[in-house]
Amino acid sequence: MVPESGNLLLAGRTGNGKSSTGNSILGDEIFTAVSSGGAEENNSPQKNSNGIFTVVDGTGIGDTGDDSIGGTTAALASTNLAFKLCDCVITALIFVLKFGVRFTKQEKDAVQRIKSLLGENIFKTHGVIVMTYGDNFNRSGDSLSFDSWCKQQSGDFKDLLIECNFRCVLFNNRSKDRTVQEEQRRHLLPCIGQLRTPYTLEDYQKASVRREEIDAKLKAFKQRSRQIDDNLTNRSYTSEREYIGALNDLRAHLHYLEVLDNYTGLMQDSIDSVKNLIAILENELLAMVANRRTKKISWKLIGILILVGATATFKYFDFNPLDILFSILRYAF
Ligand SMILES: Nc1nc2c(ncn2[C@@H]2O[C@H](COP(=O)(O)OP(=O)(O)OP(=O)(O)O)[C@@H](O)[C@H]2O)c(=O)[nH]1
Ligand SMILES: [Mg+2]
Repeated sequence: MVPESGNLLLAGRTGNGKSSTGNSILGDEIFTAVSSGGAEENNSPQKNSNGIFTVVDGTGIGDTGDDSIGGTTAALASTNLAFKLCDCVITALIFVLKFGVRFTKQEKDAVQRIKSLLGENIFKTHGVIVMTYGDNFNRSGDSLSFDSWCKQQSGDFKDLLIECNFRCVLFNNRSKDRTVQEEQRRHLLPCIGQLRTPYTLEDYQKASVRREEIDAKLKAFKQRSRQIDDNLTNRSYTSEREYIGALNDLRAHLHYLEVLDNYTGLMQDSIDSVKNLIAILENELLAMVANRRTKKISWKLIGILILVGATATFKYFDFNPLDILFSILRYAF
């Protein structure tokens, strides 16, 4: 099915060619592309239309400068604005990648951030990948078609392709050839046509609620970890029970972070610091248990020594301790 209109939201890392792709889709040089490939001066989302498609250049969405899983602050503000510019209806999320550049951890982080902003299923339900720098693909002189190239991919990029059901097209945004430009748009249309129902305010609200839940839970966990850290510094723990309670809370925190991280590495710093705290607590708890055991053994040893000493003394002076006991009893009664 070929769509007759729609709202396309462009996202991806800085310099991947979002604005240039927007221009190629609209068939006009409306968005400002940065020649250096560096950060654009105006880095807030912008909207343009050719009467068929409305394209929102979602600069800031999927950039990797923000360390919160929910992409708070700048990324969230950009996403809110971009969504408003789409009139709260997104037909397709156009995720822009650069051809010829390895799919790095940063690209994977960008995917994860977009998911945390727009929902875990956004690529599955509305994702279309545009690979820019198509001129490099053509220049490689390989007879391989782009579709075959996509099928040959592996690792994280393959996972993303599968998630997008191989809705992936190649764009040469530098081409001035009208036929080439038309052909690129023609390839993009069926990908957009595959996406039956648009992404709406309801989807966005669901993603927001989930993000807020995550942020609130993370905040509570962080607060508790900080309190445990303070208790350790101030040597406030005096019983094994207190140590075990703190350890259980930290392990729950760690598990939550690992689930959120989902092998993306996004939460790695937090994971490492919680692991570190757990190791310190475990060591202190072990030391406390070992100390208690040593004390117990010492008391036992003292008891045995007293017994052996007393027996030897009685034996030496050749008197029976029972005789003394009987004498005392006789005297008493
Ligand atoms: N050779 C070639 N250059 C491209 C292509 N697409 C984009 N570029 C260049 O890549 C640079 C960055 O492109 P932009 O469109 O500004 O990238 P962007 O993602 O909008 O960047 P930000 O707005 O900073 O996030 C520019 O110099 C473009 O001319 C392409 O298909 N081929
Ligand atoms: Mg741009």
